[in-house]
Amino acid sequence: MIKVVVAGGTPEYTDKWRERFAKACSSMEFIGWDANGAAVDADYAVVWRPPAELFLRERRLKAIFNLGAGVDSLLCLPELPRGLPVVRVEDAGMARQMIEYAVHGLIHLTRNFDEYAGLQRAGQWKPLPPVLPRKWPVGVMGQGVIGGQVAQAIANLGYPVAGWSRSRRELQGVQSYAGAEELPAFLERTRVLVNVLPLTPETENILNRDTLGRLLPGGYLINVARGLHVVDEDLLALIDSGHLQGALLDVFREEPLPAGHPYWRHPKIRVTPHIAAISLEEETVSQILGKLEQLQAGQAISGIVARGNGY
Ligand code: NDP
Ligand code: OXD
Repeated sequence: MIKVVVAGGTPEYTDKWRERFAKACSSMEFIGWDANGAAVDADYAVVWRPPAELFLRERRLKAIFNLGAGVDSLLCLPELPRGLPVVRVEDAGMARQMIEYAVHGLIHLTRNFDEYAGLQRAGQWKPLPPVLPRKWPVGVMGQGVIGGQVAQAIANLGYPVAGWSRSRRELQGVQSYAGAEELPAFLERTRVLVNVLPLTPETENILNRDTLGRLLPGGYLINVARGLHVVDEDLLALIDSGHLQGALLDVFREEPLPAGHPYWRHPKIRVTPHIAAISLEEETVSQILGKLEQLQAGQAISGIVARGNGY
């Protein structure tokens, strides 16, 4: 029988996913990672931020399935064998959640909901001028499985939208920018920047004084990708100088965001605890099981990470 080891997070987290897989598939054996146990000779692993020892102990693995879209916390492990295929989750309900999150952040900003909250506190009835989407050009960094859908959903609301990716992507209603050489032009036409990039050596610290400083005056950042994309001091300085009017941040260099971090109490920064899109159990389990079966049948699968590109 095919053996699949499930590893990562807390023992409860591992257990929850192991049970889900076992319930959905009786033709494979799903074994929860035991930090003090022996090798189980697993054929595959299903992981989220797994312990490095997994790769030292389980030597027969044919592929690793990551329980999320971002593989940064996996690829950074030196113990991960070089040639071992890593498969990431493709969408599985996350794009819809990410669209909701980005659209919420955008509309909250452009429709003046913070200001209306202040007016309510002051007991004032004061309609503000209507929003003109053309004054709010949106730029989405990352045009992959999730970023592409976010860009198109925002374009469908009537906002001018551009997308930036490594290779050129032609999505309906979205102006395409590609590669490092087109990044300045992409930023300089953008007022609301939505970051949906993977974290790689090329994208770490990509949101810094220079890049964020290129956004149109009154710019705003929505970061749903990874905290290591942002140079925190630069973001804070640009907000405090008034060049940016604020940020909605879901991800942080250190998670949970440490107590006392300036983001917690900054009046122009909104913080959420890495919930922009959560791997949905049913969709994720059925996607991974489908791919496991395809691999067992010798078929090609999608979602294999290009290790050289880092995503
Ligand atoms: P994909 O791999 O499908 O898409 C990645 C996109 O980023 C592609 O368009 C790719 O370009 C582009 N890209 C990668 N490197 C560069 C670069 N150096 N310069 C320009 N563009 C680049 O990823 P997903 O859409 O599935 O997910 C994106 C990220 O979202 C994840 O890696 C994860 O970090 C984050 N995430 C966060 C969640 C949360 O809850 N906060 C939940 C889920 C995901 P190209 O098209 O040319 O390949
Ligand atoms: C992911 C995440 O990468 O949840 O899937 O951050």
